[in-house]
Amino acid sequence: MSSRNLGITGLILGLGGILLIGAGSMLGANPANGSYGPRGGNGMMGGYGGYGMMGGYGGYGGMMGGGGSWAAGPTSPGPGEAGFIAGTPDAPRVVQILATANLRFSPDTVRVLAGETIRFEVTTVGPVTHEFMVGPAADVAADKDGTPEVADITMMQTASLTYTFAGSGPFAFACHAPGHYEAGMAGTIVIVS
Ligand SMILES: [Cu+2]
Repeated sequence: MSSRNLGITGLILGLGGILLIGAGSMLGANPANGSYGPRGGNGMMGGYGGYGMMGGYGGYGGMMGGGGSWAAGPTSPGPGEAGFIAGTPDAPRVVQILATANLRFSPDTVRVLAGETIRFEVTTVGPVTHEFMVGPAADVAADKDGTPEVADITMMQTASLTYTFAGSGPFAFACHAPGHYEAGMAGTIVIVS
């Protein structure tokens, strides 16, 4: 019961953090000049500062039932680290990614054990609708038909896409909503063998 209450509190705080990030991203959105990444943009607008003050990280922990799957989370061992559990087709490892209004993914680098199956859970923060494509880097760059993709991820919606990283890559992910990839909305998969 107490953990449920903590979870709800975390959800509320977490949403506050997301809204702050969204606001910072909107204010900071200037993809045309390409002079900063999402963290720089948020930082300049105080988005991350707000996030911290709101207890946003604690909020995420509550919202995600432990927060173990945020790539940057301190409780989530990555490939090659002690305690790491590789994703399999029967039990994919969940990796959460935020798609921001300043046309970036956060995180934009995901480390994956060779052969691992990952379930990406992509959440749009802010009012800009995104897509998420993952696969061989050349196919993703070319927006090739048949490359795994989820589209029309609207504000505060989360879409899931499960993918098995067979072979050595290179692999990548991207958003191919009009203009977004060209503005730099892409990410890198680092294969750990
Ligand atoms: Cu996008």
